[in-house]
Amino acid sequence: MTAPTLSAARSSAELIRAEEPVLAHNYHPLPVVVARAEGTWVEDVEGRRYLDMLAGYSALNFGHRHPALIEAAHHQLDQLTLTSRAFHNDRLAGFAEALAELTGQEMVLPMNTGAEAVESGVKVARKWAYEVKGVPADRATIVVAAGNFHGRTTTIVSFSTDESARAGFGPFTPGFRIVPYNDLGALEAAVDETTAAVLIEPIQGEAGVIIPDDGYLRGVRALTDRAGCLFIADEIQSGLGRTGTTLAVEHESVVPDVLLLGKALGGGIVPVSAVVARREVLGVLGPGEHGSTFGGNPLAAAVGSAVVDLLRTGEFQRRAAELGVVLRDSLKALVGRGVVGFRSRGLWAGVDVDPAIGTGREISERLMREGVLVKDTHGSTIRLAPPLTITEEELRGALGSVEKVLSGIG
Ligand code: IF1
Repeated sequence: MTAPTLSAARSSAELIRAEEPVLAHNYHPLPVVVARAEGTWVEDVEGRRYLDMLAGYSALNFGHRHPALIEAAHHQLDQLTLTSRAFHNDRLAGFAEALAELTGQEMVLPMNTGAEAVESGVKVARKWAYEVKGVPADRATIVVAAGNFHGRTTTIVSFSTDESARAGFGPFTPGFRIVPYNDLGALEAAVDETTAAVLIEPIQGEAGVIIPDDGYLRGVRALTDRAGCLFIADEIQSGLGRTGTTLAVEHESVVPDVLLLGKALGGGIVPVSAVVARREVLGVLGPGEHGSTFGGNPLAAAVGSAVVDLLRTGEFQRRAAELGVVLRDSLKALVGRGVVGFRSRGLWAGVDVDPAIGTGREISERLMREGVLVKDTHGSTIRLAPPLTITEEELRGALGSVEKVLSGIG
């Protein structure tokens, strides 16, 4: 008998065991090992199929391997993949033009991950505060909301209120004020002449898909206008079609000063993020003051341009809005039957399950055995965020599985 080689096919169970000694334990994934995927479906090592109701936390808004995105990536792989920003590349101008046009803004700063977009937004806001607003050096503050999730860097966890994200990672970056979410009075009280920006998620994802009261985003807009500070909207998870509009702020017809985009911008293929803003704001950056080896690389720009092309059709926003009604109605019917409450907008829902039935984790494991992949957030909340390409039949099927699991049959 020969020793197994690395190339020998290994079962899901073997692969999960193999991770334990060599992979940092910063995640506790569901025990499913995905090997292939197409559209709304993923397939594990053993060939079992699952409906993907998480969609990579909205990085897969267009489904797995959308043909137009794969084609754009393939084409670009055969031309040029990376230049660094030391040179121009022939894909970047088109991407920036398309993204600025899609979002109604003027300038684009391309980065890679969501956290980098947030970090970049923080830097831009501070520089804007010193150079345009006239805040004294090193005094700029940024007001954020409790329950936020903006990423994992040391500065970003400095203003997290989630102890598991923060504990053990200090010392923290100063200059942030935390106020309750969805509370305009508290925001008003926290903003002063040192305030560079208010940074919020239009809908809080990690917190459990928390949708603020109608008028909150308009109130933030009015308040930041009055205070002469920037309104930065983190649309990394809420944006790019998820809620039934290109941006979640459109539900209140609000235009922030700075948009942070990521996740779906990379089409589920490569990490692509961006800070998008008016020229007056992003114009504060000069050569050498900020950058990234990979930001704006031609492969990312090609995929990002293809993503913008998909969004320009309006088809995905429409699907999210229409199927969002199916999602909401189905969840409404489950209230009192295993569901204690839920929040949804478009194809995005946070569902609070009766804790007597199980933790969010337990429900997620039971749904996995039913062939539906979801992710819990805190406690007994699960979040649903399928690819926007999901069919009504698939969505109803997934909700049928939720119903089955909650009724204890699963
Ligand atoms: C993890 C949550 C989702 C985000 C918003 C910035 C970022 C994220 C609004 C940073 C990232 C993540 C990252 C992932 C889990 C995940 C998540 F549960 F934590 F909240 F999606 F729901 N702004 N969200 O949601 O983007 O640097 O990751 O590209 O950290 O485990 P990133």
